[in-house]
Amino acid sequence: MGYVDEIIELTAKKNADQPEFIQAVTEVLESLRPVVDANEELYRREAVLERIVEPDRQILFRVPWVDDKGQVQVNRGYRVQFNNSIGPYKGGIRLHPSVNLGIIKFLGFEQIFKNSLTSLPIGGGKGGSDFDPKGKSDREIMAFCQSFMNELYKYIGADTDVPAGDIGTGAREIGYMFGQYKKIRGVYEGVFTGKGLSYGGSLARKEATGFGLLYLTNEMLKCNGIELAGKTVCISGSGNVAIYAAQKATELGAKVVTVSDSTGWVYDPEGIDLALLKEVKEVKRARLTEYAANRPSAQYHEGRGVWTIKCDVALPCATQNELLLDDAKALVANGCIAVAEGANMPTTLDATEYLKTNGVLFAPGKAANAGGVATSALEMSQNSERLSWSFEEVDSKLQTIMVNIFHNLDAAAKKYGKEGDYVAGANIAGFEKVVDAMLAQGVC
Ligand code: NDP
Ligand code: 2IT
Repeated sequence: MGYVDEIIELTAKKNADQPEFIQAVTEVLESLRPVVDANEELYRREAVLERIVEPDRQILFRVPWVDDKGQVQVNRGYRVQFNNSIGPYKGGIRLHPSVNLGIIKFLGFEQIFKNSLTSLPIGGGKGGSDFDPKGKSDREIMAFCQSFMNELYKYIGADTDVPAGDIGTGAREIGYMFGQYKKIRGVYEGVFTGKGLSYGGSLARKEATGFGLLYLTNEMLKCNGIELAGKTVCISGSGNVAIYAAQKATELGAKVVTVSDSTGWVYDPEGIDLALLKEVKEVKRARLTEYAANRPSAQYHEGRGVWTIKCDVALPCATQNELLLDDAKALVANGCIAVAEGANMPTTLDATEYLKTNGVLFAPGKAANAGGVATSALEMSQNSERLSWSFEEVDSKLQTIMVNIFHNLDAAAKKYGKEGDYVAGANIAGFEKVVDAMLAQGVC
């Protein structure tokens, strides 16, 4: 059996109860075959693949907090520090009832290669909790965040591990966590990114993942002789990534006709009204029914269904495994030309394969959504030099980073005879730098 197959099998055996982690490892290792084949003897001796699929450490802890009725609640907290070969662990905190160790491991594993692709010095990590922020009062959110930090503070720091936002963790949660870290440690340092602008946050970090997604998508289309302007775009999700993806797509001349949340989705043939969407989601924290109620052109549907709408470009920006094989078939049947992942692993393996074999340009999340963490690294730089850069400066660095990522993965795909396979290109380009650093640093 080949080395790649052996490690996929080993991973599946050792982590049988972690399907998302097995899926992420399978996707990455499958596409690394040409690189692994070319270096098999060295990689086997150094156990490169065994080491890269095993986190440096996994921290699991109890998070007790008191709700507004005086009842004590208990959640689970996680931080997986996956690989710090090229820099301090870096990755978001996800707060969602579906969170478990396998989900945090898949996200941490993806983060290693994504962070490497940014070309900035950041390693891979991820954390979270099965706490559900929905419907909680601000005081309950604060109580949870403080309790979460009462344990997590031991393991993080500006030069060791720097968390940030993800699903369910936005500016409010980061503020409470940062405040508690500062209180316990007594140091004011850039231990979090995505911070508020009044206490060390970077301009353009809030917009960065969505904007970056469009910068990369635009470059991918351009290099394939296609213009984004005038195209119809379907987006899923209506959170941080989706909102700013919709904004940049609109600014670049495309028309965004869908958004979704966990209860339903909106089809707005006139184009999504961004000011209304922000009011509903960022200010009121309300459901999309509220959007539809205030927008005569919008149709609201319960459940899932954004991928049934005819579009040129599809941008899944909600969560993992939200674009399934049937969705891929519907997109292809409707003439979709490109899919770029704003979320982490939103497309299942069989759906990805179907899109690729049917000629759809496919940009994987670890490249397409890397603008968020890249701008987090720019926030770390600003914190270290105790300066803050203008919106234009950060945004222009972000654009350069996303364009470079596309060209790097395009070149890596070509180098290994996989022209146009951007999944292979992203995995190979991300992996090469990490392995080089691992080998240089010896067995550790
Ligand atoms: P938010 O919490 O701001 O928004 C998430 C959106 O996705 C909401 O509309 C939410 O609906 C929907 N959603 C979440 N879980 C589910 C689910 N199980 N089923 C259906 N809909 C769901 O998160 P972000 O926008 O920050 O993150 C979205 C994705 O992008 C995630 O995969 C994240 O890992 C990834 N990402 C985020 C980055 C960032 O900088 N924030 C950077 C790179 C990737 P509802 O509100 O109803 O739950
Ligand atoms: O998935 C991701 O890249 C993020 N949630 C952002 C991580 C970060 O450290 O900014």
